[in-house]
Amino acid sequence: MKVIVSNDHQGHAGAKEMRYDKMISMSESPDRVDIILGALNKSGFFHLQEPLRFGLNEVLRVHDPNFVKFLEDCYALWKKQFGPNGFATAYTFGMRGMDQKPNSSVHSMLSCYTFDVCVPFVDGTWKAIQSSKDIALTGATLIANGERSVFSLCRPPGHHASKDLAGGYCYLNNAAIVAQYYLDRGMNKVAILDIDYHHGNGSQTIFYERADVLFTSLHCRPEDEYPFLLGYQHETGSGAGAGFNCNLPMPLGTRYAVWEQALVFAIDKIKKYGPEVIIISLGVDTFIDDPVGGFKLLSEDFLDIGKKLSQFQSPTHFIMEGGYAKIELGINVSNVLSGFME
Ligand code: SP5
Ligand code: ZN
Repeated sequence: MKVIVSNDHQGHAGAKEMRYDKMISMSESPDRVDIILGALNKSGFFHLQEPLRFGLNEVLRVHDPNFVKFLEDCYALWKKQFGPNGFATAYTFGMRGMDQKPNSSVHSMLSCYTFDVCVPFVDGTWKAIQSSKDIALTGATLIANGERSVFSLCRPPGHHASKDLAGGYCYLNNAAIVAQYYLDRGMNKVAILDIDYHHGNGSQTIFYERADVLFTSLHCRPEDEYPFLLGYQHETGSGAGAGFNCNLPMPLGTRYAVWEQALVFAIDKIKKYGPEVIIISLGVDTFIDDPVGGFKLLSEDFLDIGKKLSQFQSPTHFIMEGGYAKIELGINVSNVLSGFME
């Protein structure tokens, strides 16, 4: 299987995040990519490839131009006020009763274009964001040219980002950008299957009123987990998109025996839809020892997940999302892909 990966994410590093009442080092760190590559290199089944460079046209098909401009300019504006070495983050958010349009200050931009305290900006952030979407789009060109499966090792991840909001370590929504790319290249039906521990609120929102992208997500239920305000089972799509959004929320502490049944249900739903490509938002933060997640999947379970994901008739595009267990992250990702190829 071809793996698209780049070093251009490495400068997106060094910020802190809030974990309830503490400031901790970002769980979404550059060594995640090295750990995954280390495990993939051991198996010998994978061929690494650098991404091609794309501009912003493909991005602007799903994201707001002012939002994208903000992602590009944010840290430079912040640095003018605070100097180098820190990181930009929001202090307030554009809530009910407040303006939703930013003014000239970077603070107002952060308030309007981010929805939580898990999307810091440093010097290398914009470069990393661009390379992450290039990695996703390069994978899509390979699939469009006949490849049966590809792994886009994206960093930063994307599934929490919507049209004009960044959050949850996500800036641009890589899965949504490639879904739209496939449609623009002539496909009519695309499915996104999101198996990250967290609900893919950004992906859901982007396609909520559309029937050309079926979004299905397995995740920890909003009563127990971030993003807390979306991901309920009753969210099934609206307008033309009614019936094309499928959430399978599960409680904190869920084990594979239960998670597996949700996966079987999701795969069946996608097969009935009959997409021309399946995009897997691949998060392995469902692992028992993940420091961010609260499910109890074991490393061997990821082999079985990969095997189950190999039943689709159409090509399968894996896009990296979350997964933060420093030791097992590599083997867990490698198990999904190996199980898929067997
Ligand atoms: C892509 C991705 O996986 N983003 C996740 C962002 C989650 N950030 C908020 C984490 C909420 C804190 N949960 C702590 C649980 C400790 N076991
Ligand atoms: Zn996650």
